[in-house]
Amino acid sequence: MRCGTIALIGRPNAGKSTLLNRIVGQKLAIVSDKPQTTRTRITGVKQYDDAQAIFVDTPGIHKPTHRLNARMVDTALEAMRDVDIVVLVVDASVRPGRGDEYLLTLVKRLTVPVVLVLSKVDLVAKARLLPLLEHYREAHPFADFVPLSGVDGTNVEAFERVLVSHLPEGDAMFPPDYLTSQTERFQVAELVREQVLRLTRDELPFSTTVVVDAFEEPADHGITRIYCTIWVERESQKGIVVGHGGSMVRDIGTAARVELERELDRRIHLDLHVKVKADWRNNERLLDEIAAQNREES
Ligand SMILES: Nc1nc2c(ncn2[C@@H]2O[C@H](COP(=O)(O)OP(=O)(O)OP(=O)(O)O)[C@@H](O)[C@H]2O)c(=O)[nH]1
Ligand SMILES: [Mg+2]
Repeated sequence: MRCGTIALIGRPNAGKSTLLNRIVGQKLAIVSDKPQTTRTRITGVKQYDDAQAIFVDTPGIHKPTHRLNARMVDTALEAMRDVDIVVLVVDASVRPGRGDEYLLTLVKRLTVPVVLVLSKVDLVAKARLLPLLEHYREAHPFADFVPLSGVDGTNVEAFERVLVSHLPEGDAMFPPDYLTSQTERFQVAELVREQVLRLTRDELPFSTTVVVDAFEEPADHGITRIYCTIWVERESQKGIVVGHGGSMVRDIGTAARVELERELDRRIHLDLHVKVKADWRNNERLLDEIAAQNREES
């Protein structure tokens, strides 16, 4: 029996969360086409016949501009330090840049095996893949190299077998049907934020956060009532998120409720408020509050 922890690290938008969801077969992490989607660590456990792997999805590593971002990057760096395997996820559809160089310097300090993933291969012609693999082969003695697609599933099972082969021997840490330590509150806030990310653009995706204010379970099998606040940084942003006559926040709410009902498997009434908190991304107290809401169950 093998068992161990595996961190997925990389630049924002590389496809880490898509890969985690594909591996565990469930939407544990929200995904968007904007960078910096994941803001905290997300754990997903996968049981194999001969192994248990504890995957840790992390925020994309970038140059932080606010306290929020500094915390995000710290979370990723910390995750890298206490796992058995690190997976560096690189988007094969974009040219390597300074951010990728920086990630290479980070993995060079590690003593655990580092596996390189070239993601999004469904977007890339084979001829372009080979030079990229060569580039990384020369850059670092990776334990393995796997080109894959988290969207269409190409090579993902082969990738998992590679990981299992590098896991240390040991007994399972969790029961076989255990999936994640994330709380329902966190899942709710994230699913609402996913719709905000989907429906907004420019600086709004970065300057929005969602807090669950109340979660009322019905006594019988009625409707669960969930009250959330979407925090933005300026009045003008509030205007956009609320939308003309409230149309935008209604669209966010409708789409989020559909997702919530599916993921939580029950009927939901979702109540959304949009509020302004200037510069919340640098507000340590609010960031602590959000972190508390997101804290994994132990
Ligand atoms: N075509 C294609 N798109 C992908 C693939 N993997 C991810 N994407 C897309 O890339 C974008 C970013 O994916 P995420 O999984 O959110 O990336 P991430 O690395 O978790 O990003 P952060 O959380 O911001 O660090 C989304 O639009 C995904 O749909 C892939 O294998 N193929
Ligand atoms: Mg992510």
